[in-house]
Amino acid sequence: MAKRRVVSPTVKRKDRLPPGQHWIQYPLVYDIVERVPDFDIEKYRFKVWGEVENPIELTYEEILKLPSVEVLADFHCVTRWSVKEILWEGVPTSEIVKIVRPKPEAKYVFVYCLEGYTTNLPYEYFVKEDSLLAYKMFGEPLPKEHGFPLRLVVPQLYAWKSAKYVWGIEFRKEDRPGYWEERGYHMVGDPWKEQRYWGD
Ligand SMILES: Nc1nc2c(c(=O)[nH]1)N[C@H]1C(S)=C(S)[C@@H](COP(=O)(O)O)O[C@H]1N2
Ligand SMILES: [Mo]
Repeated sequence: MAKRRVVSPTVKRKDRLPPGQHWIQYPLVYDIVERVPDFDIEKYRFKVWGEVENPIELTYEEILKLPSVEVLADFHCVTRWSVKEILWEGVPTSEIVKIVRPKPEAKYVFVYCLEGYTTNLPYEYFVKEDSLLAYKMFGEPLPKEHGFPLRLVVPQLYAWKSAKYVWGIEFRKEDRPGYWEERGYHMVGDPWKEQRYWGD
């Protein structure tokens, strides 16, 4: 069966390059730690909880069996580089939402990563048509430095919201700042609104 493919609105916009950005060839690897620890994929569990009807806990194998999508999207880092047309593959966030059934109070999403990184975003960006939990990049298993085993990709926000090494997603009533947000980065982070720092 042909894979379902979504072309992200980030690729189709007339103002495709957001203000203050320039194109580069390939995403630069950015991590808050010097060396990302090795993860035992057998012990890995992906968890979703908070303001949901049906919290879940899945193994990596179970994630690979969920309905999948390919997403072609641009990628915009707040440090002003942008990359065209990255091909991701994974579970659309709409599928996660279908399974866990968030309550109406779920207005924000908080994301937990294996090495301790966190980030937050509004629910409405989490469920955009091009947002996904990616386990492949350009048709290959997600390279370790780009987020193996699982990465939240939210092309319509700056790249720091596209958390690598994700193990947990919490749906919340109230917003809460993640790692960079605690250090002044924007609580939303829309590149076309140049929401780089809180107050922009
Ligand atoms: N877990 C985790 N995810 C992360 C980061 C991080 O330090 N840890 N850095 C973010 C930032 S600032 C950017 S620009 C992108 C970079 O993605 P890349 O390393 O795949 O190029 O990852 C984002 N996701
Ligand atoms: Mo970044």
